Amino acid sequence: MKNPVKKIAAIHDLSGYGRASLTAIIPILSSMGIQVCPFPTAVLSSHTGGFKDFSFVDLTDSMEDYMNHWKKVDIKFDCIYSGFLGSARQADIILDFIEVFKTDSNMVVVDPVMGDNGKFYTTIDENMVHKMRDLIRKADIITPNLTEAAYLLGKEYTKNIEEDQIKKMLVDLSNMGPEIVVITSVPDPHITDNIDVFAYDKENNKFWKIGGKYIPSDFPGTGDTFTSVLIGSLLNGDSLPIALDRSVKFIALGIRESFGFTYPAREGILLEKVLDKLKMPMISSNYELLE
Ligand code: PXL
Repeated sequence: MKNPVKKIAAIHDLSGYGRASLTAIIPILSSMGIQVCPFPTAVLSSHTGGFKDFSFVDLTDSMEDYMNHWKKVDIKFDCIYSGFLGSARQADIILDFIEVFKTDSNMVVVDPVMGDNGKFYTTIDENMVHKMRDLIRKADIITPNLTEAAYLLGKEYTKNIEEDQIKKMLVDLSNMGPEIVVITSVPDPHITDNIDVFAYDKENNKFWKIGGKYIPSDFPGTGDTFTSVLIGSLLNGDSLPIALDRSVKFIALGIRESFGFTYPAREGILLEKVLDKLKMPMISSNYELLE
């Protein structure tokens, strides 16, 4: 029996303020016609980017019971999507989750949320990198930013990176397991103020690039927004390059909508102003297939 509405298990934190993780993922995927079943890894009063003294409740100890109940209910997910983890041990629980809920037809997406701009987020350390390496082995798709890709590969983070080096990173990451590797937030060394997204599709041996103009702003939560749109688009039947294009365009739209207002960037993009755009058809696209 097929789900009348596609279902996704979203294994992320709930951050009460700041439009990151579940507070971005749920409205985006719901707007795209997909049912989100949240599996919270931690509850925070806000995300950790730009806020101090936030409260943090790690839910590691409740995750097995939570999962066992879903097992009894026999839920069939079309996608399993993990992101920010409350502890490194949660990676083992998610591996068990994948073992139970993975089927031949659903997809496992791991966004190895660990840091940005060459640094770890406040609650993340080297131990998380080791566990994330184990977790990505079981993923079909991973969506690290350039910082997280460097951590996973044990490489030094550098902003000055040529296309050949990015291709090598994509292939090296895919050799760790995933069929599709997407690396976001890659500065273009030849076009000032461009930030690109690259992807590698191992089965079809294709590399994709989606270029974007950088707008000087640093809104947290855009990684969660990006991956949610990508997943929604794929579940709705788009090809990989179109899904990537749609995600890049939506982020750019969200940033442009927000940038003209004066408010703290830590509150995230003004998602509520652009959610309805997710229902619009794509009328132009600018992805490139690389040699
Ligand atoms: O957007 C990634 C993310 C998710 N969850 C929490 C975070 C962040 C990034 O800062 O702090 C709690």
